[in-house]
This record gives sequence, structure tokens and C-alpha cells, in this order.
Amino acid sequence: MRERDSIITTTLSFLLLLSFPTFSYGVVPPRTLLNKLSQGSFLSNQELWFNNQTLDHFSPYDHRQFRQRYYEFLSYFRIPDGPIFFIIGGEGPCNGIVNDYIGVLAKKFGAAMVTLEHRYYGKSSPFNSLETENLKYLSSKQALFDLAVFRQYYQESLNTKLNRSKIENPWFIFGGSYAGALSAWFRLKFPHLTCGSLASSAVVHAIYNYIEYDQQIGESLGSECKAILQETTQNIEHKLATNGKELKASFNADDLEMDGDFMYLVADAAAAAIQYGNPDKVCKPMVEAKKAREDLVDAYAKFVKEYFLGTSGVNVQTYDQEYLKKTAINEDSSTRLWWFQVCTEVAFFQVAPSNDSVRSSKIDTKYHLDLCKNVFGEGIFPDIDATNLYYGGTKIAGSKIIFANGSQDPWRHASKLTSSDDINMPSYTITCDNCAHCTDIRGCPQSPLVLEGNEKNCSSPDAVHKVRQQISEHMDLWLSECQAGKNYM
Ligand SMILES: *[C@@H]1O[C@H](CO)[C@@H](O)[C@H](O)[C@H]1NC(C)=O
Ligand SMILES: *[C@@H]1O[C@H](CO)[C@@H](O)[C@H](O)[C@H]1NC(C)=O
Ligand SMILES: *[C@@H]1O[C@H](CO)[C@@H](O)[C@H](O)[C@H]1NC(C)=O
Ligand SMILES: *[C@@H]1O[C@H](CO)[C@@H](O)[C@H](O)[C@H]1NC(C)=O
Ligand SMILES: CC(=O)N[C@H]1CO[C@H](CO)[C@@H](O)[C@@H]1O
Repeated sequence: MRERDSIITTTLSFLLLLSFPTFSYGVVPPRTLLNKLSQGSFLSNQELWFNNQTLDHFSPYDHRQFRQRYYEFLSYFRIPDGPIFFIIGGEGPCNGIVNDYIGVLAKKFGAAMVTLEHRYYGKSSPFNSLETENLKYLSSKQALFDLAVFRQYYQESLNTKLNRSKIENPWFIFGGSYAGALSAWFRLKFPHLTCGSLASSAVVHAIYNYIEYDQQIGESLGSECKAILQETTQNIEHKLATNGKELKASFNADDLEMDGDFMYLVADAAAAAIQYGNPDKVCKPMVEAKKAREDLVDAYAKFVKEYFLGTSGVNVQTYDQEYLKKTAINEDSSTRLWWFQVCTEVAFFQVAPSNDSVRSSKIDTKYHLDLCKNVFGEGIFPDIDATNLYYGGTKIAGSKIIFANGSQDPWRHASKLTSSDDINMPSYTITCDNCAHCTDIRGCPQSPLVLEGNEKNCSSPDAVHKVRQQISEHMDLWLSECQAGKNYM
């Protein structure tokens, strides 16, 4: 690594001067898997800093450190022995402790809440430039170690605050989506540091060609809407071949020179509606357009502009590979950072299935591999076998982990859908029409945020309620086993 790039302490002061706009919009491009837990209403958004995080946990020589942002919320905390709820920041800026269902659980259990921003994302970047060479410490393995180190630091600082030493509160760890996988993996790698884990929509199984994503989108759309979107995709592909410039302009996507980038945007808009529990947002206008014999491409362009780029505030540029090459830190850097994790660790290439796909067949393996190479350079491709070897995929040999998934969620096929009762790993699927990504934590719809993850607007509030009941019972048991001084495992 070049010396001038290894900023660490010096550049961190620079980073502090940058002020990031708070994300105020709802949805995030599904291909990035971001779950936008960082937006919406916060229980606390007062920034705190852990100054002494290790940059490389796996080097015996490198002792450089960086600053990691975190938040705490103590209003529900039963002093001094209440549990500590540790909420993992995922693949985006973490702007506070979100007022979702975890807050409801914290109140119920008298828990302190603390959340740590993921390394590199938001204001927790060790470097002031995100060139590929600087990204080599961006991995789930390093992130898990960050969590472990921070957990020790926070317990000690809490003890100091409470004027005591060597006391351990019972810890419980939470995460959704990629952070859900981290939540499960944290139990696997550091079982002595928590009493249990909630792994919501946890994508623990790295998959190379993730065709199940598009298949689930098709299923979740329902047969009528699916057929209309398939026809729409065909019409868009036809126009792309004949008058691409005008077509892209009609989507406000003139910037996307590569057809693959454009078709990815087209696919993601519908996927976002499904992934975050808003199927009507896409199906209602498209079914109406079909019935009125209106132009399907026009109707879809309107949906993309109003819902995906409008209400959800997605930036078209984040689909542009030229833009993804940019190394300066800004509010859209998460897209480049997550692509790096995709291109090195987890893949989840959301390719079109060879048959019956909703998305364009232009979105294939080659598109993804070319993107990895084009954006990050020669030799960057995902080694998912190594990832699954390290964590075990769906055969994860952890314990006291609750897996929860939504029936409509295209990510659920990368999660653990069956229970392993012998080692205390129950798995629940919440089934309803708008139960999708992280419904257990987020309620319905999953984006924009519904305060306290209210389940009232889920098509089956009962289904959500039942699973939440089970989650609460497991937590109660595992926390009390911890408190009784039993082995953490
Ligand atoms: C922690 O970080 C601060 C600020 O960078 C530094 O001054 C201090 O020496 C570090 N402490 C340890 C124990 O590494
Ligand atoms: C902390 O504990 C020590 C020893 O019990 C005691 O002398 C001291 O007054 C305590 N300080 C506070 C701030 O409670
Ligand atoms: C194509 O997809 C349909 C519907 O999903 C399925 O019934 C059929 O078996 C598939 N055909 C092939 C050749 O995979
Ligand atoms: C449920 O949906 C209705 C109608 O869209 C809305 O007015 C209400 O605020 C929603 N309730 C919750 C808890 O979000
Ligand atoms: C425990 C549980 O809810 N299991 C379900 C998980 O999801 C699969 C596939 O959707 C169902 O078949 C299981 O019943």
C-alpha cells in the first residue's frame, strides 16, 4: 500500500469535516442488497466514536487503527444488569438507532441499544479514497472482528460509567439482510460474546448465479402481473435495439451508456417494490395500463420515474459503471463498496434465469464479471466457495440463532429456511402478501420505515405477530440462561 494512501489518523480528521446528508428516502437498489435500516426515524442519532478499531485484524505486523462511528440508546436500560442489544450496521451509512421493532423488544427486555457502523461505510472509512487497493480490508471477516473488539470496549466503558469492573451484561445481537448474515456469523465465530442472535433475512449462503432472486420476483408478482412485466421487458429490449437513446431518455436514464446497466435499473425498480413489501406500486399501474391497452413501456417508465427514482430517491448514476469507478467518498459510495463485497466475497449475481425470467437476459453472469473487472480491475471476482467454506452456508454450525424470513422476499433463498432444533437454531418464514425483506423487524411495508415495525398493515398481521412471539420467547430463554451464569453456548 502506498504510504500517502494510508491515511488512518491524519485523514480521519479530514473525514470528520465532511458532512453527509442524511438519507431521507425509502428504497435502495435491491442489487446492492441494502436494507436502508439507516433511514427514517431514530431513537438516537447522536454520533459517538470508537477511536481504536484495528484496521487489519489478521496481520501480526500492522497495528494501524481507524475511527468507527456508533450510537447508543439507554432510555429503556434496566440499570445495571439489563441486557445489551447490539445492532449491526450493514452495507450503508448508519445514521442512528432506527425506531423499528428492535426498539419495542428493547423496551420489553429493559435493554440498552448500541449500534456500530460497518467499516468503510458512512463515516467509518479508514481511507479518504476508495480505490481498489484501499478496499482490501473491506470484508465480512474483518467486520466480525470489529464487532467483537467493539463489544469488549463498550462493555468496559459501560462498567466504568457504572463504577464497577469485570461485570458482563447479557448481550444479544441483531441484524437484517447482509447484517443479518453477520449476526448469525457472529454467533458462529464469537459464541462467548453474546447470548443469542436474531438473523433477519440473513443471506448466509453465498450463491454465484442467484437465479432464485428473479424467480421469486416472478412468483411474488403473481401470474397476471408477472406476464405483463415479461411483455414489458421484451418491448423495452426491442426499443433498446431500435431507438435506445430515446428509450433511455424516457426513463431519465440518458447517463447509462451500457445497455446492461440500463436493463439492471429497469429490473431493480420492480424488484425494489417486491423486496420492500410494495407489490401494488408496480402491479397496479401495469395491470391498468394493460387493460386500457396503453403502451406498457411508457407506463413502466412512469412507474420507474415516480416510484424508484422519485419517492425512493434512487440515483440513476449508481447504475453507471463509470460512476462506480469513482473513488471519492460521497453519499452514494455505498454502492461501490457493496459491489466490492459482491465482487470478492458473496456474488449473489442477480442473473436472469434461462427460462421464464422477468428481467432481461442481458443481465447474465458475464455482465457481472465484466462489471467486477471494469470497476475494480483485473483479478477481482468472487470466491464464494471460500466464503461458504468459512461460514458453512446453510449448514452453519452455530447455536442460539433465530432465522426469520418473509415469504415474498427474493433474498430468502440465500437464507436458512429450515430449523435445526438440536443446536437451537429455529427458522421462521412469515407468510403474507407484503411480507418480504426483514418483515420481523420492519413490519409492512418494509420501506419506507413504519414506526416500531408496526405489523398492522401486513396482509396477515397475525402471521407477523406469531413469529414475533416466538422470537421473544427464544430471547427470553437464552437471555435468562446467560443471566443464570450458564455457559454462553
Ligand atoms: C486510541 O486512539 C487514539 C486516537 O487516535 C490514540 O491517541 C490512542 O493512542 C489510541 N489508544 C490505543 C490504546 O491504541
Ligand atoms: C465508585 O466506587 C468506589 C468504591 O466503591 C467509591 O469509593 C466511589 O465513591 C464510587 N464513585 C462513584 C462516582 O460512585
Ligand atoms: C420453464 O419454466 C416453466 C415455468 O417456471 C417450467 O414449468 C418449465 O419446466 C421450464 N422449462 C425448462 C426447460 O426449464
Ligand atoms: C396503514 O395504511 C394506511 C392506509 O395506507 C395508512 O393510513 C396507515 O398510516 C398505515 N398504518 C401504519 C401503521 O403504517
Ligand atoms: C419453520 C418454517 O417456517 N419453515 C418454512 C420455511 O420456508 C419453507 C419454504 O418456504 C417452508 O416450506 C417451511 O415450512
